[in-house]
Amino acid sequence: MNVPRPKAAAPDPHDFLAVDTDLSDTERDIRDTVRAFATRELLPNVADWFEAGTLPDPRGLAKAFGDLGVLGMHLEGYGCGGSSAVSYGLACRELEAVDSGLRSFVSVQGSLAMAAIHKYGSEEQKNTWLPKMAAGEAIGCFGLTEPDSGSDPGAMRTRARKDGTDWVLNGTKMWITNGSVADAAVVWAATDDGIRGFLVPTDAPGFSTNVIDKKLSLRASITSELVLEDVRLPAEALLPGAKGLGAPLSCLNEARYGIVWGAAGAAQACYESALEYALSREQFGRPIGGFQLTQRKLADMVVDVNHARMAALRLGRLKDEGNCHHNHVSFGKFANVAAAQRVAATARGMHGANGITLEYPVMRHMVNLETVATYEGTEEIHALSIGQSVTGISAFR
Ligand code: TGC
Ligand code: FAD
Repeated sequence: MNVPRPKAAAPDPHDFLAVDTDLSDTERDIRDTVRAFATRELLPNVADWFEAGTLPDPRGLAKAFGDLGVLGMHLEGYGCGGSSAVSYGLACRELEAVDSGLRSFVSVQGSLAMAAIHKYGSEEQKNTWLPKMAAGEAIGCFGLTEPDSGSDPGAMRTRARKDGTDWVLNGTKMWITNGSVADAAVVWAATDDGIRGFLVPTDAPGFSTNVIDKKLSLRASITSELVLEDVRLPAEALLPGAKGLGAPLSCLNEARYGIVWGAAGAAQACYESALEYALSREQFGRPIGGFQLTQRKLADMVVDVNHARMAALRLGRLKDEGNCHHNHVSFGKFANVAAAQRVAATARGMHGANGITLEYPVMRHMVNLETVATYEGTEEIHALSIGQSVTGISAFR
């Protein structure tokens, strides 16, 4: 006998495809904890930080993120949280709903610097650095990009040469998030034995940094140049497990995965602001949300935001099963950042003149997303990765 089903509930405008109903209780708790922290501690300040073009108290912020438990939260042992990939992704989503620069802070610490040490470091390096980095008592950065090698990191010029048992490093790294506030820099350098990774204490003689200013994007984030002039390091500074370009690229997969979720958060924040504005702003005697052209924009945003949320969760589930290939991550970074860029640009327009101010988050997100589309592999690089994956033909060179 057919039992009549209860009528389906109308979609929730804030989670149209009910993606978050697929979360476990633990995942939902993590989402809510990070969201509450972000709303209380970050959101009220972020416009000022963005306007100032810096993070005024990076050490305090690191400690606060450490107390929250989001630094290296997906890594096992050594004081790290050992959470699932989905939980880590949700944290990235909630942080980037506030600002991409704040998710970047957490990504660089946990997914790049700590992940490199966790994957490739010696037991001594792990025991020395990971617990204090997880607690936010030490800050790490990740130096791969150089002035003349960005998309093509294999062309790096930074060189490490052996001198007795020591290593001597020379070169310049560019665009390094948290470079000038870091205690330790993971630096990638060419050696006679291929590309190797080094854990460089930033007080080492010959190591210096310059802050990159005049940025029009990711302003609530510190970006620096690293200069290495005859930096002499003991043999123990080498990350013993990291051999070849695949090592830094494997760390990038971790950070790119966080961006997949983060972009969904930035898109959601822009959509929420646009929806609220569309319902409250009146022109021609009615809310602008009542005009057909505005509703089309909202419909496009709902589709982009919900596709992005779904893709992030799918990748997270694949990652937790151990089935997330780096080309899956390229798909997510390519698709979700582009979706977030479309949503942010549309939301900016819907806010009219108000949309160009820091009173509303939309233009801040829009310009931040220019960076997000550039770092961790540009849109073109991920398009080429997807193209290579489906054709078997590499078109990078
Ligand atoms: P290719 O010959 O393809 O690869 C070299 C070796 O690496 C392997 N591989 C990967 N392994 C793990 N994960 C990946 N995603 C991998 N991609 C490739 C590959 O199988 C090979 O292994 P093997 O054993 O055969 O040697 O290398 P290529 O020189 O042709 O370059 C490939 C390309 C273009 C995809 C790669 O270099 C690339 O991804 N370029 C983009 C560079 C980039 O994303 N830089 C990011 C810098 S860090 C940053 O931006 C931090 S911002 C963080 C923040 O603030 O949030
Ligand atoms: P290029 O590689 O010179 O690219 C220029 C243009 O050419 C792009 O449009 C690119 O897509 C295109 N292009 C390049 N190759 C191809 C090709 N084969 N086919 C088609 N088009 C191509 N790096 C770090 O190592 N650590 C960090 O912490 C870090 N933080 C960053 C923070 C910020 C705010 C920014 C903006 C960047 C950061 N980066 C960091 C650097 C970032 O990863 C690089 O900017 C990025 O990889 C692109 O390199 P590039 O800027 O040299 O551009």
